[in-house]
Amino acid sequence: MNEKSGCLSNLSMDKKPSRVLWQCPPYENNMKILLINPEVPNTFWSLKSALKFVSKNALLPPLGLLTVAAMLPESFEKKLIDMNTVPLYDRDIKWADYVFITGMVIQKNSVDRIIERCKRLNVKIVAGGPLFTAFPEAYLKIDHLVLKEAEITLPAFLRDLENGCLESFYTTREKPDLKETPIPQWDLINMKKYALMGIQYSRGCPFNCDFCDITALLGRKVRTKTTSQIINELESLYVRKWRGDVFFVDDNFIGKRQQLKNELLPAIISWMEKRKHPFAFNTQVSIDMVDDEELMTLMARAGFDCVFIGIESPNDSSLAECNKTQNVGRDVVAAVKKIQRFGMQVQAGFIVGFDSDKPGVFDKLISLIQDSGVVTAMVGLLNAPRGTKLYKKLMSENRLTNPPTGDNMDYTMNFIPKMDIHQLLGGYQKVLNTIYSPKHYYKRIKIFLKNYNISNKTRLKVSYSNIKAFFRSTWQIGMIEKGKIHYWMLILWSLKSPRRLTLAVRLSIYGFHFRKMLENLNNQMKELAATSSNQYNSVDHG
Ligand code: B12
Ligand code: SF4
Repeated sequence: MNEKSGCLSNLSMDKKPSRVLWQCPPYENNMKILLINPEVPNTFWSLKSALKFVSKNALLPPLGLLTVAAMLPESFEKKLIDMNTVPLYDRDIKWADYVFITGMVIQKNSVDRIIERCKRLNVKIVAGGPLFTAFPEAYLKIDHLVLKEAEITLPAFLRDLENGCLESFYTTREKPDLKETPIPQWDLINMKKYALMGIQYSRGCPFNCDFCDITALLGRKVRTKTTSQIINELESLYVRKWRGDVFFVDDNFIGKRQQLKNELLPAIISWMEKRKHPFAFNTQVSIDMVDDEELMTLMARAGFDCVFIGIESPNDSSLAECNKTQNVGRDVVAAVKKIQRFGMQVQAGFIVGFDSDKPGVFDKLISLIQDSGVVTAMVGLLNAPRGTKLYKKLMSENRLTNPPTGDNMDYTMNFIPKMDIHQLLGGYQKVLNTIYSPKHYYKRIKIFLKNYNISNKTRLKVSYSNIKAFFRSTWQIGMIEKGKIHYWMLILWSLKSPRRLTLAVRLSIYGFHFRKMLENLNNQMKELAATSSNQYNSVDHG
């Protein structure tokens, strides 16, 4: 620490910033900051082929960058380039005094290219977000790594910037209170390019699943914004004329149930009534939500029509192995159906590759997904992110191989599984090919729609964009794609209700994306199989 200049410098693990502060001292110099969200490849959640039907470029805006932007001094000039919606030109980089870059592991190729360009153009880089927090050692060439949650580390960086004594590394062991986190700076994006807007109520999750890095990243103690912060954020979207879907990006929205039931949800219900239901909400929850009918009723009344749940495995032994205690011993099909009846669609994540998985797991998983009517089913191969309990266990067993690619659906694993790798990959491929096949996929939509309570008035208003999407789908899916008969049967069956039809079309479009993605994956698999030196061989013989 440079005492003379008053620099916080190199905020070490133990040094605490004196207070959380982004109301930074007034800056004499006007800085130009270019915030960049790198490109994401086409994956399950990019929904790239589906977004074309509704003329959108990306699913969600980069909420982390928008939040960071709002923490910068007002006197700074800011521009944001989300490379998933607009190209990045050299002139944008040259304009900036600093480039602020965010990223997930899956964006690393695009990140590398941006770093190269900034270096070539001699513009300094400040990097933060999950990629850099997880792998700081891979990014030592970046001028300033501002890691973990910016509510703590960014004020330290800004103070050093003002005092002219910037360090290369800012991190902390503390977890900030979210009560002062500002509203994301929406004016930096063009909302029309996105399918959903994001909003964050809480960080952290009370559970401790051993493959999940959320608790390592954000902790088990759930920290929340206040009810008035959330209402102000909703209002900020409303006044910017956003209408439609809003995703609460919390990892487990129900981490503080009493607070939700007593404060937040009643406030959202009355705000939504006052504003005539402009939004439909979706979020991520743990499956124990199903035990709390009062909570589900309030969520549905507030306008939540979809939740994502980590179901993970049909095997109790695999669930116990990964410490997913809240799922063990549950009748998952009954739980999913109950949530659907309360008015919320269930999207879910599933994993294969646990040590306890036996070859029968693949058929069991297919049945579970089909019977429950989980249309948007994301099935991935188990991977061990750095910092997780699973990672430590596998390291002690000497089973870790390559670093994770950041995509758990690209047929890669970063450890040696117990099941024979060819059997595992073959079984995994069978699951994907089955559940996304037109026959199974459309059957699932019907199972879901039959059980789903679609009555809530906040849901799915038929808009111009829905109508356009419908006509595009009739051509692309109803005329060109294989399996069109299943599509038409679903459409005919859904004609009775406009809401049902809207959902059927939306889910058909998602299915189109999943099949496109699967086609690419299957081609990748063929290429890998043809290459004798592929990583599976090295895993297999490792
Ligand atoms: C919303 C979300 C998404 C959205 C898109 C997000 C987007 N456009 O940015 C969707 C659903 C599309 C998505 C998809 C995926 N996601 Co995601 N996602 C999230 C989630 C739940 C919330 C992110 C968010 O908005 N947080 C709110 C903001 C305010 O927080 P933040 O972004 O972390 O930003 C803070 C700090 O990190 C920091 N910061 C961030 N950027 C910067 C930049 C600078 C310069 C500075 C100084 C600081 C800074 O300051 C912010 C304020 O404290 C996170 C988990 C989480 N709780 O963060 C996972 C998470 C980011 N996703 C993850 C993954 C793995 C994926 C997928 C690869 C999953 C998959 N297998 O398909 C896909 C791939 C993306 C794709 N192809 O589109 C991982 C990333 C792990 C990693 N180390 O890279 C996370 C951390 C979840 C996890 N642990 O599993 N995701
Ligand atoms: S419930 Fe979800 S967010 Fe929480 S620890 Fe488990 S996998 Fe992670």
